[in-house]
Amino acid sequence: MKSYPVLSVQDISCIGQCSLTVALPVLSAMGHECAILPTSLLSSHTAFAHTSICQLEHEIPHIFAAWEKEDLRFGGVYTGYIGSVASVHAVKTIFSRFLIADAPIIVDPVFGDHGKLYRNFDEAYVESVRTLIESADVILPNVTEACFLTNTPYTESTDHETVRMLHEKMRVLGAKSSVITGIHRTDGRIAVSIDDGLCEEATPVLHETQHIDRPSHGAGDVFASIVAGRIFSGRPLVCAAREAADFVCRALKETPDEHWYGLSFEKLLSELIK
Ligand code: PXL
Repeated sequence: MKSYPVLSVQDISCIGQCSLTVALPVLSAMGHECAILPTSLLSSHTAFAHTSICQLEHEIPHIFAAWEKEDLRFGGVYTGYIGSVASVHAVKTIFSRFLIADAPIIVDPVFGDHGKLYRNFDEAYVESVRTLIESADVILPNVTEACFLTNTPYTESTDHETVRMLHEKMRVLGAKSSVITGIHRTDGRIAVSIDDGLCEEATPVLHETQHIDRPSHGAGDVFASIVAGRIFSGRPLVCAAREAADFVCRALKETPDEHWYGLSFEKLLSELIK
């Protein structure tokens, strides 16, 4: 049977262990041929004090035109930090023109954390990402992103009822399945909550891990890449999200204290090869 590459659509941050520099090694380790569509080029991710940004949105129509002529198709797509409203709209063209039937669509909204939007983003950007939800098979917001997407006030600790309500509101927005990450539990642990639309009776499922108290830039990208990789291999969402959360916890433990800007996931990649 012909196999198709999967496509990851995100920025390239030259340094920062995020976006495509995470998705490529992780998806490759998981056995996928990973094609990329870089939506912007940054000197580093935006948690660095000084960051240059070049939006690549003007190049995307040329890439699409060439792909069209080559009659290219992808077996799945995973989107992360996209960077501009125009590029988010271009992503919809991928969904409609460049995927084989039943190709999984995984959307990680990536626009904020700790109750705030990342630098350079505003409500118009959030609104554009909101329009991707109904096409997605799985969306992977952190608590902040889930709150922005659903117009829910953000609170630092999120109780069970609030999490259930966030999943519910995302279903109203068209989400088939959602995983909410970075849920701080009252006992100090951290959790992800999984609402699997293909498995109605058991959801949402909460999966807790030890909270490693250190900067966790890029943790969401490692998490989302692993979930996407397992979904592309046909694994159930709950298993994929549990494995991804456990991996992130181990990678956080591996990361030296002075390494503030990303996760040292590289030495653990061999665990994903199975
Ligand atoms: O890890 C998420 C991410 C990805 N890409 C860029 C970012 C961030 C988070 O700050 O700035 C450019």
